[in-house]
Amino acid sequence: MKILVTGGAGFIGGNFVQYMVNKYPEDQIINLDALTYAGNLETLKSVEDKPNYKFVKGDIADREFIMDLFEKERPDVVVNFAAESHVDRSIEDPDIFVKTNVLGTTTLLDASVKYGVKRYHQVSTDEVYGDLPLDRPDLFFTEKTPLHTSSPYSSAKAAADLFVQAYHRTYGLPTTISRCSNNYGPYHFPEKLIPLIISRALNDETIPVYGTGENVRDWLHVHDHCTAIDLIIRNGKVGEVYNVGGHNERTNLEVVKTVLKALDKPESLITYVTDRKGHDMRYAIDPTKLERELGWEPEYTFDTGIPQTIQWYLDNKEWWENIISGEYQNYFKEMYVDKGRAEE
Ligand code: NAD
Ligand code: TDX
Repeated sequence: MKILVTGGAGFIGGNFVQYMVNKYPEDQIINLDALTYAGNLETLKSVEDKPNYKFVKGDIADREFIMDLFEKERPDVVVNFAAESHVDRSIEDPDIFVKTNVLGTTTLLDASVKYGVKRYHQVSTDEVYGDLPLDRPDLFFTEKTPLHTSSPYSSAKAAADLFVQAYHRTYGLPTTISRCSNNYGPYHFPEKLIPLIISRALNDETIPVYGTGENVRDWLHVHDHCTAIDLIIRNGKVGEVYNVGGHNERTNLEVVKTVLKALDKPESLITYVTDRKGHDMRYAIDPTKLERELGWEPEYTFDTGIPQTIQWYLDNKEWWENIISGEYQNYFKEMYVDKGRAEE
């Protein structure tokens, strides 16, 4: 089987490529990535010389390039991770989110129809369901929850999901969609909450907590997201949506305190800063369908995944220090220092 993975130089795509290359030596894995600020080939070092792995640099929204690639490679399966993924960036500059997340997806869908792809899998997010109130812990997102987005990021992801479903119904493209909760784990870019806490705490820098820190996220180790997608592309029912999550809800403040404690750093590093605009209150996934229909079970809980992740950041300082010493410094200045969220 030939599997085209897009966005495989990013956090989740990079973990997925490594997982698939090692687990299925008989399959060919092609990693297509534009190498934006979030793409990093250092993440793929362990597989770059494997015979069943190939990297191609390119933009999923570049129609001519995508059609040529499909003509040449004729993939059996497409797994689309490529996206602009950071909510804060989408608030500052929505355009690129529309281009990559929506137009990039429709370009891949067109190529998949034209070249008879046997399975197109869209990696979506729980953010397409909007948020849940803090005072209703009995409520969870199911696959039937209406789409109700808050940010330009989640709106672009929801638009992409609707196109995927339209291409299934209108053109008969065999599609599946997964909607996962917040991921954490190795190779997570340090603009996102958990790696930001780890990298800043290790340097004894302040930890910016948006608003009151009461917002709840449902955390899943990236390994468990990879096993879910693997199951869905092999055994998932065409045309279906599968929610992915492991019931690991934590407030942001709980997450920050857990990581600080594990690193033996003081809570005095916590700094409350201006809230994110339109900040979603609570995400919580009901993964029953995936568990019942496909037998998926997560390997990690938050309590086992966090120490593993912290250890990875301690053992792989070079990976993240290279990032925070480069272009990321400009980002941090614009998004945190200039907005009064952190000191220079
Ligand atoms: P990421 O930002 O770490 O990686 C995105 C990758 O896509 C990068 O390697 C980047 O270079 C590449 N890319 C961006 N634009 C591209 C383009 N136009 N053409 C080709 N490649 C391009 O993102 P991530 O956190 O790994 O998320 C991957 C996917 O999973 C996204 O679709 C995201 O919406 C979804 N998702 C993420 C989470 C999470 O917690 N991170 C949770 C649920 C779903
Ligand atoms: O400095 C920070 N301080 C802070 O309080 C940052 C970066 C975040 N936060 C808060 C905002 C959120 O409530 O922490 C929470 C998590 O923030 P992010 O790591 O930016 O993730 P989130 O916005 O929840 O989105 C993530 O999960 C769903 C991914 O980035 C998305 O791609 C995915 O779809």
